[in-house]
Amino acid sequence: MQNRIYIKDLKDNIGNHSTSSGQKEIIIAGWVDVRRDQGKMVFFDMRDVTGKVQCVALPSRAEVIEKAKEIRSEWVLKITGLVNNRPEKNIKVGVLNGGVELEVTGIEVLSEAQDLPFDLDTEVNLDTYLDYLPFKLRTERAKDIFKMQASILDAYRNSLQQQGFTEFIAPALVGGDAEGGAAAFKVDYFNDHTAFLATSPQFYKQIMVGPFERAFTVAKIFRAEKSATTRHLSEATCIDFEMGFIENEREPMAVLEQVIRDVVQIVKEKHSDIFSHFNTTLPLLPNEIPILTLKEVHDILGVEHAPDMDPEHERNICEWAKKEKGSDFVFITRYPTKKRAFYTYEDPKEAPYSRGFDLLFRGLEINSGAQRIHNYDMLVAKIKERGMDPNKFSYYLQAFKYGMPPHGGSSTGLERFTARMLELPNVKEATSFPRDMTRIDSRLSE
Ligand code: AMO
Repeated sequence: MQNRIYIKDLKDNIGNHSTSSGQKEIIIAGWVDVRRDQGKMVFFDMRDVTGKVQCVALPSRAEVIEKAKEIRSEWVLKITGLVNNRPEKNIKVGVLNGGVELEVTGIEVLSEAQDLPFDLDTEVNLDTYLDYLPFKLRTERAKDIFKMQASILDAYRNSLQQQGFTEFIAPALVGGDAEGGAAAFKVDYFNDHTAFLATSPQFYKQIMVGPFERAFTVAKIFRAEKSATTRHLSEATCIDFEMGFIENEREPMAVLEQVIRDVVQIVKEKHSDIFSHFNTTLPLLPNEIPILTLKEVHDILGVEHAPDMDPEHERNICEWAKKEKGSDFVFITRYPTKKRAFYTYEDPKEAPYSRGFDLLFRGLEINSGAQRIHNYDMLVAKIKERGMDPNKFSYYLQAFKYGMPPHGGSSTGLERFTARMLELPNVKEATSFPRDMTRIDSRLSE
């Protein structure tokens, strides 16, 4: 739109463009937030991507006031007006445009809105929120969440690029399940073939160690697990990296730790306002993220040794790390090999524990990684040991057949990372269009 000014820039246009014929008109465009009629005047707030401003229609402009009386919340308008200082007593300190208002000289309706189900800012339960997501995504809260997510993703990417990783695109349609255990969605493929939606870009990132040594991808993963929890999605976004020539899992852990540092630094610089809107703080990140073995976790929590952690243990060990180590992040290592994916490396001296690791953040696992098996024969043997058919993995195995260095990597769930950054109770709020067992946009009928 020609000559449109963003609402955040209005304060730079206060009466200072006066010409001999008077002030210069400016143009804004956006949505009507709320309308308030006061005596013969009509006040309404206009909202665009940059902020809000109060507009005032004066009775002296007959055409304007008639139109202003028609408009409703969420109508889309193009407004011409004059930017005025507010009267002293009406100034709102510390609020965008708290000191100015727009005297409306013209209203063009670009689009009308039907009656709203509820006001935009009405608090509703999660299901109703998701039912009305195309509307509710316009709230400040949702915009904050996805601004934060965009910054996390950008900072994550930049950090990996800085650390020498090359980005590639992983496929979403695959021939089988890369995790050899995670439930996969089936897809009807050509000529009566069955394909699957990728549960992980795992095989492809490992193959990419061949050409690039250090590779990463931002991938959609699809999981058909029947899990209706606050941390499971059927479709999630993962940032996966893989690196060659490592000696052990500590090297990918160090890369990940650097990524976390870079992400926290960026959100600190860009989003202190968002942290305060959500009543939370920047994550605590000491000089070194604490590393605990699974056994140590169970000892600290005073619970029985077990092959895995349950959600309550994840929350409790994070509380401990925060209190004792001043860290909102904690690495857990030395899970039993049999509990990890088949490609996870186990050093014979460390058996039966693997070189896999998880990263927990504010009570939740946000990342999983490992050193991998790089020897062809060992990998084939492992596939067989797990009761799977190596022929089904021949494409992936080609990379190993033709020489693969020791390597490892990890995968972070972007939605989980974002949710914990803002301490959102449900990962679905950190997903722009969440899919779960009962919903693909709309609720699925029973
Ligand atoms: P894993 O299965 O642990 O590991 O997945 C990695 C990370 O992805 C996120 N995630 C999910 N987020 C929301 N809903 C889900 N259903 C879901 N499933 C996974 C989590 C998790 O930590 N190939 C390995 C990674 C590796 O070893 O590099 C893997 O897929 O944040």
